[in-house]
Amino acid sequence: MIAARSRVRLGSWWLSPHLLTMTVAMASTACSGFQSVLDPKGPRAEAVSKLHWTLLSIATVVYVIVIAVLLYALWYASHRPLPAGDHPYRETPDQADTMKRGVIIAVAVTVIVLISFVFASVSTGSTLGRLGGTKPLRIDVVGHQWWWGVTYNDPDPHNQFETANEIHVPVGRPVLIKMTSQDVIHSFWAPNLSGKKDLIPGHQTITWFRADTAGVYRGQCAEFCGHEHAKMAFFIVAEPTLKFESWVQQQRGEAQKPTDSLQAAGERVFLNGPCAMCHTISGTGAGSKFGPNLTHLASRLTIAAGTLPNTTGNLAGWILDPQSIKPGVKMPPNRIDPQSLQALLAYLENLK
Ligand code: HEC
Ligand SMILES: [Cu+2]
Repeated sequence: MIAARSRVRLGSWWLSPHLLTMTVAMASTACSGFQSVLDPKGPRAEAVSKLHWTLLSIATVVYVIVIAVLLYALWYASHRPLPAGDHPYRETPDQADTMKRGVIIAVAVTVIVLISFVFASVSTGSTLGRLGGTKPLRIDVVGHQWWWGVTYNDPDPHNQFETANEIHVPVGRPVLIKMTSQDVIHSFWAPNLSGKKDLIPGHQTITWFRADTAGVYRGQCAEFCGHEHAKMAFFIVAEPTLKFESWVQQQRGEAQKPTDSLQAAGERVFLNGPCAMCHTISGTGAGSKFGPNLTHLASRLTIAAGTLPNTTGNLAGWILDPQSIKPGVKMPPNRIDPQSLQALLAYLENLK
């Protein structure tokens, strides 16, 4: 309302209150909230954030000095005494000397500032490279258009398990992630915890982070990877060790068996329909790795890579017409009669 009625007098369009509001909103979301570079929750993000503030404050001082000198020069040029006659203006040899000295000092200061930037940046790089702690939790992440496959490794294959788009980690323990991609280049980025790292097809990359505060941190693919790049998010859930361990126990188990006839009917819909060609539900005949592993689907916060909260309504909408939610997504629409859909939903929602 206010934005529509008035504009700041100074005139130009970019000063309209609307844009000011937007800028302030953007600046404040950048400074807080659950996906932010400026709200570090672990040593890696802290190092990046510290570097950011160091460079920004030095650059700000340089900027202010340069602008002040420029304004002084403009003012001086219009106020200096005019030369006699119609000779062009010439500085005296003394003035020329002063100016030369000024330029030399400015160049020297610039070089010193730039070199110190290089040092700050290299030392941040080496902090980032050192694993912050021992006995890291080891996780494999595989990028797909447009979701994240997550495997928790264990020397005992029975203890290994898979999930999607949600990474649970214990607070305070470093997490070492081996990454690759199934199709195109993606980039793993959870700004509160760590900088970006690319996932490259046919090649393995490694990153690590440590979450020092419990919380749910949003991450996002940071390398344009096609139509639904923007809807390729993930969540890192950092929780106290005991809570994490009980999550692991639950994820290791096979899928819940149907507990009533409706759920049993839903399992049949799943196994006899196209779903089983693309998804795994452990302990059933469905073992395809084309789409996300659904063994413990109901325990997840969101579906479709952070696109929708994991609710019955969203699940139904997704199963019937994923293309209207994520156009171009690699899951086809499904024609399912209402009874079968109810049964399927009852079955899937039991997959805790
Ligand atoms: C042709 C392969 C294919 C078929 C068939 C298929 N899906 Fe999917 N499904 C996918 C892919 C790929 C995704 C990941 C989409 C994304 O997030 O970009 C997905 C995502 C999902 C998700 C969200 C999972 C999550 O954690 O984000 C659910 C639930 C799901 N499918 C259920 C089903 C059901 C139920 C059926 C059968 C009625 C089915 N799918 C049939 C490929 C398929
Ligand atoms: Cu992407």
